[in-house]
Amino acid sequence: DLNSSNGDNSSLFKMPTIKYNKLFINGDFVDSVSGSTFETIDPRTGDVIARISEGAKEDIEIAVKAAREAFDSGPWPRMSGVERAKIMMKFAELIDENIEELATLDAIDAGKVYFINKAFEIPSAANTLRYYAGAADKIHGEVLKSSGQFHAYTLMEPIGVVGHIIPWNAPTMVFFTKVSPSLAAGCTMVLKPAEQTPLSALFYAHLAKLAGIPNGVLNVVPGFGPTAGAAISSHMDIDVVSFTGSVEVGREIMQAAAKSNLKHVSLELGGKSPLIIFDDADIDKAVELALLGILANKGEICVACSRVFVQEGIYDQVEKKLVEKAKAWVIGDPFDPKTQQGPQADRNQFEKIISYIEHGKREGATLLTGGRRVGSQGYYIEPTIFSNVKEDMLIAQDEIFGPVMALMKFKTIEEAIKSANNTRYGLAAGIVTKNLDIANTVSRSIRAGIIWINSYLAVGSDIPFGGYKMSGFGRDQGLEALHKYLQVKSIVTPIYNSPW
Ligand code: TXE
Repeated sequence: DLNSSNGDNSSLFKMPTIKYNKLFINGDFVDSVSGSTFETIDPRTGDVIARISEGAKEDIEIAVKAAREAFDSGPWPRMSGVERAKIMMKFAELIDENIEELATLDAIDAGKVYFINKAFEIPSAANTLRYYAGAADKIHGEVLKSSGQFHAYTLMEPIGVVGHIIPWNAPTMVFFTKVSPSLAAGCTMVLKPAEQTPLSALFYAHLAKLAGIPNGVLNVVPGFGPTAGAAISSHMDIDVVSFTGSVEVGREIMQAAAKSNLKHVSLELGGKSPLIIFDDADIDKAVELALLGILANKGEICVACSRVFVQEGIYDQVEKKLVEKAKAWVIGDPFDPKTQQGPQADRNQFEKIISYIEHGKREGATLLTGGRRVGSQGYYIEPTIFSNVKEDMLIAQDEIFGPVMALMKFKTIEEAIKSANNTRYGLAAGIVTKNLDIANTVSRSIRAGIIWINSYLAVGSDIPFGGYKMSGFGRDQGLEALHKYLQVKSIVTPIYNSPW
């Protein structure tokens, strides 16, 4: 029971005043054309936090026009990189100054643990802005031919108007992994936050304006996927759509892009990432990484280690410790300093996870711990571990996106590699071993976009992040991400009377 384990939660936070609840288009907060609004819900209680203007096709139309004008004739793409960088640095500073309010918004809207968000996710989002600010004046092409009959060189030009469609699990982090490189590149953009979590995105729009980002460069239009989202992916005047979310919607976005103007597409979709623990591992460290990997952000992380493979020599010890620690994991109100895990982001996600847990039991896996709702209100779920999981079970194949681990035993390195790759996804993987040969061999044999050796969830602005296989394509983070928002122009000119 939540209240008995954590005391009286009602004293732990004050509901903030929601200052920004309208669409942000061309530098102003405006009502939607239809005047419709939708509710954003507090996952701790299921109560309504605020009503938000609901953007739809006609609002996306207006936002894209503003972004197009800002791109075609506004200052942003024409400024020097240093000038853009100064404004981005200011934007980052404003995030730091407002960090408490921002962490509060993500806690009530997405169920994110307040202190963790404040200490890690939000500061690292500000640093992502700073990282790309540092890159803004280092975007350049190459000289290809400087002798002979022709001189040739390339320009790296901003691609144009970007559509960003983002999810609810990391509203701040994903906002900045998308927005920062596209700002640095000199693009203008329309961003649709997830309908579950519009609050911090609107606050960031306000901060962008304060920082001096010109009108029309960053437009934020909350709304639903099939209306506002689809209007972005099928728009004739958006040059690239950058999406993070489900495989199903990723498919729809590619189809819409193909059927409209063949806009570029980048997709960061889900995962079913393996963590492989070898016999020689430091057991305590391995257990710690495994729990962090599946329970951080209540398992709503695309790189969560939802499949944990343990070598037979240490399997029993690892299983015992995992269960002990999972039982002691503190679930509670996101504002309680003791809390390690808050509520799932919304009712749909809560129901999806519970139904996978039920399915796992019916499929014949052994429920070692967890499996139930916590408390009687809100969307809290116990850390859940299944053993005796067969690789073809649904709980070993589908992304659950919750605090649910499938634990499996293996004998040889070859078997571990084969099992780890037995998934349609390929976002991340972890390896725990002290043996360099194993680490080197396995990291090269797993088809995934990021491999963590003796670590897990270690991400950074400079580390490219994205998927193999059905986890999508294109990279967020790193200098790599800039290329999504740039295009190469080759310029060729004859050289007359060359002395060379
Ligand atoms: O995602 P959706 P949902 C996975 C995770 C989760 C599942 C479903 O397994 O349980 O997806 O979550 C917008 N055209 N991930 O249903 O629908 C939508 O409004 C254009 C993994 O919430 O993909 C939101 O802004 N846009 C993941 C965004 O897409 C559309 C993060 C994501 O929502 C649209 C989230 C449409 N037709 C979920 N339909 C990750 N990779 O980290 C919806 N959207």
